[in-house]
Amino acid sequence: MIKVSINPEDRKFAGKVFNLTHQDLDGAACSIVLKNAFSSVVVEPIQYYNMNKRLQEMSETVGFFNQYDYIFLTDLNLEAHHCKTFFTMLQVSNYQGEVIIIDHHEDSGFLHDPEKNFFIQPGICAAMLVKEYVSKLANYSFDYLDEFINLVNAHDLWKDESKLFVKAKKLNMLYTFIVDEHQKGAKHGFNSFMQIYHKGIKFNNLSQNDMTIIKASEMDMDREWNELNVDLIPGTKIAMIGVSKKYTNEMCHRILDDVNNDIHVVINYNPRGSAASIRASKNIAGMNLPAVLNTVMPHGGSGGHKLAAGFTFPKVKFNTPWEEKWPIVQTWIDKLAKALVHVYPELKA
Ligand SMILES: [Mn+2]
Repeated sequence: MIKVSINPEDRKFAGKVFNLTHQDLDGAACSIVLKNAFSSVVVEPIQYYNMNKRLQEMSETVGFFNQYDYIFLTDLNLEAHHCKTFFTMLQVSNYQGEVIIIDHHEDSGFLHDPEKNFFIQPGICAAMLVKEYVSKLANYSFDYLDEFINLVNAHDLWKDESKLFVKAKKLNMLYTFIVDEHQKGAKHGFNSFMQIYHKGIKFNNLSQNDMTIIKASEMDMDREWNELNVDLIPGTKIAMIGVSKKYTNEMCHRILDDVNNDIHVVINYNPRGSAASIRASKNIAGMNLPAVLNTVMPHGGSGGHKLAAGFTFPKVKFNTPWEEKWPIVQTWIDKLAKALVHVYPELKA
């Protein structure tokens, strides 16, 4: 348990925090909550596919972890091999501080152990869990963050029946714009998002500039939708699209929710990259994408929720030339589609 006392002037804990968090809106919101509870928080956003490599690099930097009293891992969907790398490194560097893991991905559930400060609780977004954690710790509600966290929750869990959902999607557009359009790259964009909205977001207080960004993003998204190619994988109700990473959720859900087609799974693959994401409709009983990915891919899927997951293609690198890349990608997609149809025969056309 965190023992340091609260600084009476700004109600913040004094210890130094290192926060490794998922590079998305939920991950950013986790860090924003921590920054409201601790006076010194160094944040590093990370993508799933990069996690082991980055953990390795940190361990090779002498004294890296020992600069911090607390390491918070938030919204990271840790798998057993990540944990192995991470905890081996902490041991090697003789880390004296505390590690707190807070996440909401179902398949990280094996880690849940409140006595060790490892909290995995599916069903609400990670930022909401972080807020509950620090509220209890500080005995202070941080209720000025509630609207923001509720919006993040509605977006992250894709609660499209929620009254908040329309606003939640707009909030994510703002996040995506600030992160993606930063001249110095996404990590800088992530930090500037946190700086601008360090006290969360009250939707009615958004600036004219924010509203312009949202409007422009909505138009950009519609343009992407109009230009989208949807390829049905022969013999299945699984489609493939190739879009920028920006509006993946929106594009996939527009396809899945369209009553005029019979598509129940969408694989989104950006031809420039080595990773793909996959979404499934609510209509396939028992659908569990990470479970299927784990049987098909050597290292399984990552970033997994039952209806939304990501994965990297084995043996495909970001800069592998297209002619070499495509046959490999195609083979894996084929295997994946076969496995999905095998487990969920409803996906057969
Ligand atoms: Mn996330």
